[in-house]
Amino acid sequence: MSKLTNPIVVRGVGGFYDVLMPDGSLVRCQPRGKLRLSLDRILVGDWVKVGIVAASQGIIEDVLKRKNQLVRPAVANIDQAVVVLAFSDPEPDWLFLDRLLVLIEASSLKIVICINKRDLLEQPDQFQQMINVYRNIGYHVIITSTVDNQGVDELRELLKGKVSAFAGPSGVGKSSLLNRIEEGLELPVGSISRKLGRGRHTTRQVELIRLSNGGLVADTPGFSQLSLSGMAQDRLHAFFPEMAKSALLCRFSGCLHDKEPDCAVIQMVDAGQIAPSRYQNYLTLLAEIQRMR
Ligand SMILES: Nc1nc2c(ncn2[C@@H]2O[C@H](COP(=O)(O)OP(=O)(O)OP(=O)(O)O)[C@@H](O)[C@H]2O)c(=O)[nH]1
Ligand SMILES: [Mg+2]
Ligand SMILES: [Zn+2]
Repeated sequence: MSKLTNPIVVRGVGGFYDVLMPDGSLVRCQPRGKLRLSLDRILVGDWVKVGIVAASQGIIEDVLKRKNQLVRPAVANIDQAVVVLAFSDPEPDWLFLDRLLVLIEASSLKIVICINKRDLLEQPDQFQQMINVYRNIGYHVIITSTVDNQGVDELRELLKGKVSAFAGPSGVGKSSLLNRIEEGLELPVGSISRKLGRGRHTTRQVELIRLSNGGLVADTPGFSQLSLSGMAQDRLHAFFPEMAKSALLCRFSGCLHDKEPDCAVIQMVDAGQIAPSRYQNYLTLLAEIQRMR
């Protein structure tokens, strides 16, 4: 890790934290009492000040100011999020994808969309239209399989020298992909029989993993519930990149782009410049935010 300048929390272990030091060593740390009492808990990815008390043992004296933070997965100071879906088992849930994209956009992070299990795709062009929807918005979409290693080199390259976090539902293959990316990693992956026990999660906690190409990447537990609580309804459009520009052009100030016939966003939907699926999901999320108010 050439770019590592601060000690960084890589995992929490029952009240202790493993901290990766700038020299590449790991130190198991206890937080100072005042940190234990603070409401703002220590996150994986936090940059910390460490006092060494013994060989490989230390105290976290302080947590440095975060440059960003995600709630799900709970991780701090990342450069990019890799949103992972699967072509099958589980099938893609595009509303869930949009919900996740909105939350990550709200943190102004770079996003890569990875659709895994390409080998399970029955027809080669299945979902191609949806993939194009996201590529046309400008998202980098990569297609992978851990069975034949398609896309794995490309993904590894994208992680090089950056701090990334994988995010996505359980069972899509996040840990499997990391095992392919980094030889010898051997993260636990779900068994074939996981279908029997619905909602089981193989990865239990967030962990930052050091790659030999200098990247750091967080493997995270899958999740399927994601709330937009706290988001302002008139900000939602800003997190749909293809809407953000036309929303500025919209002549109705404070427009929610849901009913005014002259609305610039609705006109772009009608003209086919904004995908109907994305606009529908915008309306669904908008209604959800309004119900929470
Ligand atoms: N056919 C196929 N199966 C895959 C692929 N990638 C992963 N799997 C399988 O999918 C299952 C789940 O993989 P995991 O890597 O544990 O998924 P995960 O996203 O880490 O899941 P959580 O840790 O629960 O969030 C395992 O049985 C893997 O063997 C793939 O590209 N193709
Ligand atoms: Mg996992
Ligand atoms: Zn409008």
